[in-house]
Order: sequence, then C-alpha cells, then structure tokens
Amino acid sequence: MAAPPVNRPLVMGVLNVTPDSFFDGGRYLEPADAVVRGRQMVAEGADLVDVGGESSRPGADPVDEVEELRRVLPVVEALAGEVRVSVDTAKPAVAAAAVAAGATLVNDISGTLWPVAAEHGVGWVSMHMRGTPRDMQLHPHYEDVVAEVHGTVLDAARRAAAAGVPEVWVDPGIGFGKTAVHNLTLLAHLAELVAGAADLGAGVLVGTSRKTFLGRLGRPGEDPRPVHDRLEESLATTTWALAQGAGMVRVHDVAGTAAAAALTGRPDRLAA
Ligand code: HH2
Repeated sequence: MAAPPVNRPLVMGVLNVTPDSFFDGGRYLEPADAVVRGRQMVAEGADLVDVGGESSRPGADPVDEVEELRRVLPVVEALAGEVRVSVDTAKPAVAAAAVAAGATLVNDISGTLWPVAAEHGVGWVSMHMRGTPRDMQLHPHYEDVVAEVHGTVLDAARRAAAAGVPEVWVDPGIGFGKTAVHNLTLLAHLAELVAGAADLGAGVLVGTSRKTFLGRLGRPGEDPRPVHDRLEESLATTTWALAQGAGMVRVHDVAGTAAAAALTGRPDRLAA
C-alpha cells in the first residue's frame, strides 16, 4: 500500500450539502453556495474539501441515495478541477458516482467501502463507528476502547491494502459511538495509532471539529456549550492530533487549522 504523499499534515475542510449537519447544516444546500464555501476553504489553506450529503450526527435520519446524489454530485463536479475532493458517504453508489465526478478519496464512516475504492483506484478512509448514527450514542461501551478501536480500523486497513486500495487512512471516529471519556482516551493514545498505521503504510485522519464532547470539557454535569462556542477546543484538539503525528485533520475552521498544520508537522515530514 503506497503511503499517502505527505510532506506536512493535510487539512480537510468539511463541506456539508445537507439541511441538518450539526454545525454547517442548511448553509450550503444550494450547490452555488457550497461551491463558494469550498473555494473559500481552499483560499484559507484546505488541501482537500470533503463533500457530504448525509448528516451522521447522533440521531440523524438516513437520506436516500437519489437525494444524496442530487446534493453532492454538482458540488463535487464543480470543485474537483480546483482542489482534491473527498466524498463523505457510506453508500457504494454515491461513492462510485462521486469518483466518476472527480473525487479521489472515499471518506467512509461505515468502514465498509474499500471494495469501491479498490475498483476505482482511489483512496479510502477506514473510520471507526460503533452502531449507526441513529443509535451510536445511546450506550457506548468498550472493555478497552483503545485496543478495540485501533484493532478495528487497522484490520480494515489491512483488508483494503490486500484488495489493492492505493491510499489508506485510518480514523478513530471521534464522537461515533463514544463518550467524552472514550474520545479523550483515544486522543491521548493517538501516537500508538499513528505507529500502527505507519507499519501498514497508512496515515491517520482525525476529526474533532466542533463535536459535542468539546462543549463538555470543564463542565461536568452541565449542558455542553453550544456548537458555535467550541472553536478554541477544536483548534486545541486538532493541534494535539497533529503533534501526535496525524497526517490529516478534518475541520470546519480551516484558516486556524492550516496555521496549526504548518507549525506542528513532524520535522521529517516538513523537510521536503
Ligand atoms: N465526522 C463527521 C463526518 N464525517 N469523517 C471522518 N473520516 N471522520 C470524522 O470524524 C467525521 C467524518 C461528523 O461531522 P460533520 O460532517 O460536520 O457533521 P454531520 O455528520 O452532522 O454532517
């Protein structure tokens, strides 16, 4: 499996073409607005734009394939000539159509779409999720969250490599079937995932941006701070992930993250 070509950590900007995503839902439902936002993120330093047409926030309702295609395809097509585009989907047909429209990375929260990536010769993200968005936050439980999450994503990465996927990223799936303690434990042990992934020639992708556990920090027993009030924690956790060796971070706030990526790359990666 070829290692992702990384001289410094990459910044993946989040672009949700949905009415209900937990942070940017409803802002970019019009393709023209989404394309403007994508270009803005590129100007702010995004290396990739991750286009999604189905929210995976806790409790989200599934979106049918036709509607998801209608949302994402025009945006992928418009941006693919200007920036590397990934498609955030768990549906094989949406992944394949987005790749035909120019996407070169399948960002797959379901952890199942490596055959699509192998067939089309594009990259794939092996993300960990326990359950589905509908039920994943009801009773998250692990005997050993680090071993179970790392084992799952690295096993899937091995299968993808064996199937011929040319570029693989592993992602602990922060917030996907995990308590705040699980998320913080996974972040604390990120360097171990980076080492395990490196043995496979894979990189590590981390997405903490604006997630609920950040609103809970320092507020035991209280309601989490609202999503618009989680920028500092997003930048702090993203910078931590970069400093631990993550090769890519997935964020809504691109400019500050691009600065962090420029500052925190591992020296051996910065040296090119
Ligand atoms: N998080 C979200 C969606 N996709 N993909 C990867 N690889 N890693 C993540 O942590 C991740 C992801 C959730 O964030 P967002 O897209 O902003 O929200 P929503 O799912 O409500 O659209």
